[in-house]
Amino acid sequence: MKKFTRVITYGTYDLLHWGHIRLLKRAKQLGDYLVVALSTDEFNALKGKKAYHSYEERKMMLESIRYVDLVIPEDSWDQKTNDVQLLKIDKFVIGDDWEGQFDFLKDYCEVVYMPRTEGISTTKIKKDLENIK
Ligand code: C2G
Repeated sequence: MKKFTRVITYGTYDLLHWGHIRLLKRAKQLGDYLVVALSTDEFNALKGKKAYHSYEERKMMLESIRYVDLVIPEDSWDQKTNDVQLLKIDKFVIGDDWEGQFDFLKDYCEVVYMPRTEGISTTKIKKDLENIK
């Protein structure tokens, strides 16, 4: 009997694009239930980011994606260990731009760094739109 596998990933998910969707799809394929810890506007400030869409707007969009089962707030760098334990997470997944940054979670769950999708990013979208003007 295969164990019910819970997966978690973290991110800002601003200006939702197909690179984000591919990450979420692959993360879901690693288990049965996918939690997304979504960076709050305040946490984005800590990450030096200012999202175009508010937390509520980004949350609503993520909740509409078939691969996503639950969206929770990410408001601190230190919440991952607690999240993994409280939510009984089996796998932590994130893009390989974070390679090695979250290996401390290996004491609690599997840690998977996924290859990023080339050719798309929120930054690229903003830059390309600037050039259209
Ligand atoms: N991503 C991807 N391919 C892209 C762009 C993003 O696979 N072309 C992935 C990132 O690797 C990340 C997720 O999509 O796993 C969300 O990307 P961001 O919103 O940029 O997330 P980030 O700011 O890296 O937040 O505590 C961890 C941080 O909150 C991660």
